Amino acid sequence: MSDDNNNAPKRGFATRAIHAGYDPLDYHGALNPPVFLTSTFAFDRIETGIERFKGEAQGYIYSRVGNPTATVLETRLASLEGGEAALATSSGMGAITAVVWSLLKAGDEIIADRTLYGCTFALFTHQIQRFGMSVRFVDLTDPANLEGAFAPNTKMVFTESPSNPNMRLVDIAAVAKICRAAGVPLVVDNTYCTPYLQRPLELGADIVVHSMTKYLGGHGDLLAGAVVASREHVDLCRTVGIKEMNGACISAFDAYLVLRGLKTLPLRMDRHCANATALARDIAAHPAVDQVYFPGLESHPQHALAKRQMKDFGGMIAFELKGGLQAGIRFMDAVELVTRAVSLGDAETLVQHPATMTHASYAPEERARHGFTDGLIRLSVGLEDYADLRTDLIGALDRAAA
Ligand code: 4LM
Repeated sequence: MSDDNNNAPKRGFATRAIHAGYDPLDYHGALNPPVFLTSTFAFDRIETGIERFKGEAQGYIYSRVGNPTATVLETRLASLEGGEAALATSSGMGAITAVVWSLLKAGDEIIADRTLYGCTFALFTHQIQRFGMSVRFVDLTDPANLEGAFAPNTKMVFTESPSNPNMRLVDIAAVAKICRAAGVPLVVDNTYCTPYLQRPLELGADIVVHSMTKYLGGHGDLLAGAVVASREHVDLCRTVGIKEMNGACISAFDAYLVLRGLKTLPLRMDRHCANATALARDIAAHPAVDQVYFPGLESHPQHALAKRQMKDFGGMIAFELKGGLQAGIRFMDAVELVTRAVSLGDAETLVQHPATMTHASYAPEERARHGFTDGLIRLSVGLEDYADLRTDLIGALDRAAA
């Protein structure tokens, strides 16, 4: 039942989300993968251990480097993203730093799109400099900006699409083509879309990173991340990025929880997308609202690209009220069903304020330069009944405007 037989016809996405990488008959018929709560693995004799350390024999050594429950998850993720291999990590930041530590050294430069999740921005802007690396921000919404932007020390291009929090889109195929010609790997953070909605590797990107804390886990009960890429890149992230540098390996229990979440990923994403599409229209039609940033709206400047690049428009909405920050604060205090919290991709609809929360690592002038305002509100649309969400959100907008 697992999808590992290369001669088998490739099964559909939903089937692979449930079955890839695991055959119950390998584990006493257990329908769900066992959770291998073990830090270390016994060698039948010392020679076996020596061979495993040299990479000359297959087999587990220590759970920082690999664990059978994590392996099931990694095989499933590689199948869903269309990658050769995957590495599961303890958080999204664990995945991003594993890529940085394994690909770059002192003197190297990252080219990054203008808007990134706050901690990725902080890592690139405030932290890697301490290790002699640097970042240059280029507006990748126009791929032409990347032509000729490479320096001899540019070793990685990094982007999200849609970007957190302001929903700018990057044409991954166009950017990947330019990166390939320059011989520089393109890393795409696919957290907002998941492989159900967008597969950057199939569009030409070299490495995909995820915060699996979000839609892939889907239930707000774990932190996890992933790197999906060629076997060579993944091996490097595992043996250098995780094993010798950040140590951000996933726990077997969290790997199990992500596997459980993945089984319903297509169902959940369809519902997130349907609720968000309907709510984006409702919010945009409200007289208190100034701007709505949602790729499914015809008013979004990259609506055509969204239709081409994404299977559907995702569950994230950002918007600004005419009354600016003060009205935004009144709105966020007025919601009753929606939860005031950071993170995203959960069953519960979450609302938060990027400038003071997820993106507080941007200085005020950086926020303006990187394309989002202090008044921006971010909504992660959940799985509740649309009518209840509409009543709560429109009611809160009415109260914020009063
Ligand atoms: C948030 N985001 O936005 P871990 N990549 C993207 C993300 O949105 C995040 C990470 C990586 C939020 C967290 C509080 C696009 C996180 C980092 O939190 O390390 O799993 O992922 O609300």
